[in-house]
Formats: sequence, structure tokens, C-alpha cells
Amino acid sequence: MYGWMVTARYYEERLQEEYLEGKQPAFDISAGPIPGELHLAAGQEAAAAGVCSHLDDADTVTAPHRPHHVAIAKGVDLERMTAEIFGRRTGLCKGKGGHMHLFDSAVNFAGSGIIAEGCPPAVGAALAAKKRGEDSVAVAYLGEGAISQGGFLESLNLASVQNLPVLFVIEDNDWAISMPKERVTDIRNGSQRADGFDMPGKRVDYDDACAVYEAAGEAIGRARDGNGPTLLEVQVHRRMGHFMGDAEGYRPEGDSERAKRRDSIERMETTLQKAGIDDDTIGDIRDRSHQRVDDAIEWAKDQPEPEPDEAYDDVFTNPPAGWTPNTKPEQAESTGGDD
Ligand SMILES: Cc1ncc(C[n+]2csc(CCOP(=O)(O)OP(=O)(O)O)c2C)c(N)n1
Ligand SMILES: [Mg+2]
Repeated sequence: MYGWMVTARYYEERLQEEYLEGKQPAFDISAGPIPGELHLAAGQEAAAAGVCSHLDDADTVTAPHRPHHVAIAKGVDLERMTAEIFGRRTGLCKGKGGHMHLFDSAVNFAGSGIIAEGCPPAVGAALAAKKRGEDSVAVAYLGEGAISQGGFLESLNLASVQNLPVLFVIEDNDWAISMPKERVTDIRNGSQRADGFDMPGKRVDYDDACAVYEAAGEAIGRARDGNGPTLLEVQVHRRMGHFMGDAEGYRPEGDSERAKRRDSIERMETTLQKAGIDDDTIGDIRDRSHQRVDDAIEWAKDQPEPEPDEAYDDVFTNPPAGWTPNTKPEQAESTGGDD
């Protein structure tokens, strides 16, 4: 678990550096080696490690727009994931999905930029497993800002009424972009949503990977034994802005610093030391994790970009009439998007 957590944290530190290249002085979102938005999950690693420890490749995980820590813990191919983030042709989605749309069918992982959108597909995977008589489970991650979305609530209902092997994990980082959680709903905790669906609901109040591990183990064990779904909420901390480039002017003074002080990675190191793991062993895990990240980034940056004539391959629309790889967007004739 520690290895995954430090891999995810260092991975995002390296992505930050790469992301900022070429985007300054005026923030140009399309410039630099990583075009588009970038949502970092630093401070949320415990929620990924504690849950994904109980999963294997056959289990399904869906993640929202802040996916790196979960993808790493689920075993998504780090090199192809990085190539995807850098928009390269050998990326998981041939460089067309970007960091929010990481799909790796080898380990049944899917990401989406539409909040709570991962819930219905996870319920579908769980229903398929049940019908096939397999003991695999599905896990859907979402943020606390998504707990009033219809897709989430309908998924809770279907999972409950069909007694499906699915775990919903709310990562409560207190914020939905600039919206504090108190203004999203009147219920105190997201885990209380379970009550309305006659499903077990549990909240882990601090981001301790071991506490998450225990709670998730119980829920996933229950799901594998045919005893239905669980809703688990984990308090995590958003160390960064909502996305890279967020000035965070809405954040009260000290909030960001407080989030940074509650570091689940330091907590994990203390836990390991108390368990008698020596500092050299901890350092080795950290060094190997960093090396793996550096190698993946180096590999990805060497990968080819997609060719312009591949722009309309693997997408749900045909090229506009008269389109060629050299057509400028303003010259293309719109087809109305219905073919
Ligand atoms: C259905 C939908 N509505 C709005 C958005 C825009 N949006 C992107 S992230 C976000 C806030 C999400 O907050 P939360 O679920 O708490 O996740 P966090 O960003 O804190 O990880 C919103 C509103 C979206 N992506 N999808
Ligand atoms: Mg949030």
C-alpha cells in the first residue's frame, strides 16, 4: 500500500512539472507536453490503496476526473497511462482520452470526466458478474460533491434491490471545485445516503490507509460472498487546487495548509516504523517507486504523437464532408453531429 501511495504522490509531482512547461506566463491550457486540464489527487492516496489492495485484475474499478492514485493502485499500465496523459499514440486510448479518460481493459479500469458517471457502469459490471456466477466485484469511486447526482442514487437503488457485488467509495475532500461540502447537501456525511437504500454505510473519518483497508475488506468480502453492496466514505484531503492553474481564491486562509499537514503518507510511514519495518526498507520502496515513475515518464515522452489522419478513428462521429488531415477547423463543414 505504501508503494502505491508514494508512486501516486511522486507521479503527480512529476506531472506537475511537465504540465507547467510552456503554459506560462499567461496560463495557456493547450500548450506544453500535457495539453488540457489536469486534476491531481495528492492527499487522497489512502482511499485508493486501502480499497484496491483487496482487488485483482478481474474486479472492475471506475474512477472520476481525479483518477491517477486509483489507476495506479488498480494496476493500470503506468507507461501507457502516462503516454495517454501526454497525448501519445501508444497511450491507453491512443492519446485521445487524456488524463480523465483512462481505460485499461486488461485490468478492468475505466475513468470518466463526468461526475458520478462511473456508478452505473460499475453496477453493470457487478450485475454481469452475478449473472455469470463469478465472484468478482466492482468498485465505483466518486467525490463528495457528486452524492446528489441521479446516476449515483439510481445506482445505489439498483445495486441494493438486485443485491449486487459492488462497493461505492466516496472520497470526501471537502470541496467540489470551489463549493464547500456543507452547501451541497444537508446530510452530515455522504455515507448516510446508504440509509435510504437499506445498504450498509460506513465512514472512515481520517485518511489512514490501514483503516480504509479494514473497512473495505469487510465490504468487499461481503460482496464476494453474495451479500450485496456497501457505501464507504473516506475523509481525504485536497492538497492542491481543483485543477492545475486553480488560484484557489475561494479557499479560506489556512485550509490548504491544514490539508497538507494531514499527510496520509507520513502516517503510513509511522505505521510501518511502529510495525518494525526499518527505514532502509521504507527508503527502498520509495526509491523503487520513484524510479518506476521516472522510467514511465521518460518512455512516454519518447512516444510518437498521433497522426492527423487518425483524428476520426475510434470516435463516434465521421469526418465532416470534405475533411482532410490538413483542414483547419474553421474550414470544415459541419455535419450537425448526427452521423
Ligand atoms: C455531471 C457533471 N456536472 C458537472 C461537472 C463539472 N465538474 C467537474 S469536477 C466537479 C466537482 C466535483 O467535486 P467532487 O465530486 O467532490 O470531486 P473532487 O473534484 O473534489 O475530487 C464538477 C462540478 C462534471 N464534470 N460532470
Ligand atoms: Mg470533492
